[in-house]
Amino acid sequence: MKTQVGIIGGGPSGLLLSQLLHVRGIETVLLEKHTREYVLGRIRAGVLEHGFVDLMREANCAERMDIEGEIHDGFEIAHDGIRDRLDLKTLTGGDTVMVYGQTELTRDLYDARAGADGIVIHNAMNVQPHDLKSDAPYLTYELDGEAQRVDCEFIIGADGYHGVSRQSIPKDILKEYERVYPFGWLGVLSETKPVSPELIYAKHERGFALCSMRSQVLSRYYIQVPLSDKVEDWSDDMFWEELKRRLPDDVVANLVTGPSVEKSIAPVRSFVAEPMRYGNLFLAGDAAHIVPPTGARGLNSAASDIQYLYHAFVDHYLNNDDSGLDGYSAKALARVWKAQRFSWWMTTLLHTFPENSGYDNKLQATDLAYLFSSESAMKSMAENYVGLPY
Ligand code: RFL
Ligand code: PHB
Repeated sequence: MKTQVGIIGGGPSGLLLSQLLHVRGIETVLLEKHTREYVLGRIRAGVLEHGFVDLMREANCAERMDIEGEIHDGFEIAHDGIRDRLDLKTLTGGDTVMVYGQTELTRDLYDARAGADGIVIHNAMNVQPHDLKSDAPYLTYELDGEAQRVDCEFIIGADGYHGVSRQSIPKDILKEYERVYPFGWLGVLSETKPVSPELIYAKHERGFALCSMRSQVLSRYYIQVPLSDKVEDWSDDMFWEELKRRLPDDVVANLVTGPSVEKSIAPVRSFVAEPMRYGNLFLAGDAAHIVPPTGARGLNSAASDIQYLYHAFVDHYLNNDDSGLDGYSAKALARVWKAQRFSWWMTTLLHTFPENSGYDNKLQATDLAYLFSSESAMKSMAENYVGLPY
């Protein structure tokens, strides 16, 4: 098989790029190691920045999102028994976020690729990129035990944190930056009405909590747990009891609990790999960077990589201009690091750090008090949360 752009990974990054390039007449072949059902079974992000929403529209993939997604004008931070609100729309002069689950967005992208007869190959095993420094890179993989090959002009590594792409960049060229936090997020999905119309981030001495949602009948809640905890340690009842302890009384009064339909622990970690280009291999999304979920930046940072790559390939194929491809790594990383900074800051602001001194805790409380006493500080938080310009 032969294509223009070979894509490794059928998560949101790979699918969105494949669909956007298709709209502009550029061919892709996408290789995904798992089944579609497996990919759609992973419950992950829920908040999309407005730039991502625009990109889904540009990909002709926003019909269901525009009907079922919820526009959120703000969110709340609960602390010390009270709730403060960040009015995103007013503070940014009109920008908002969209609440629409990664699962639904990925389903829409799969449907769009299938509707356009796009080549998406599931169960592609042992995918390997080759000859990345040449003008004729290629991919090999196995399907049903048979060896296969795709000749490409470019290869995109959109295969997530554990993928093969990043590992194919020589060790002396790739530099990795990492911070691991001493806690994770225990998440529960339940078929219950959300406790509040907007997201509530909660700072509490017992640990951070978050009340989020996927729709008016599907809620997503998280609590900070020690890294050593296992999902099996937490019954549904224990989860709800602990969540209640971390929320203000008026919120608890409205909380509807129910059986969990999904429960998992996500590690909280920061990671960046540089550069994001090696020869004709371009990394995108979680393959190159991970953030703690606190600022809702993970999926949104993936989308910004795709936005840059999309325009770079359009310029390469349709305008004979390689400046976008040549500048991709530096441009993407500049925005990635800003998302890292914001995610680190919001994580530090709201979590309980076991090793913190009394002094550290005073500073943390003051950071929060300053935030809600200063219009400039709230504006800064809001502009980061809705997404910095591409
Ligand atoms: P993905 O979604 O990991 O997709 C990569 C795909 O590549 C496939 N793959 C391979 N295919 C072929 N050959 C190989 N060798 C392969 N190796 C891997 C995988 O099967 C997979 O389908 O990366 P992508 O597309 O870059 O998308 C990134 C987002 O998924 C990620 O940033 C967010 O989900 C992060 N994240 C969150 N982000 C937010 O913005 N808000 C959130 O609330 C939020 N919650 C989360 C999250 C990530 C979580 N993880 C990683 C466990 C919650 C969790 C639990
Ligand atoms: C979610 O709904 O899963 C979610 C929302 C906001 C975050 C993290 C996760 O910051």
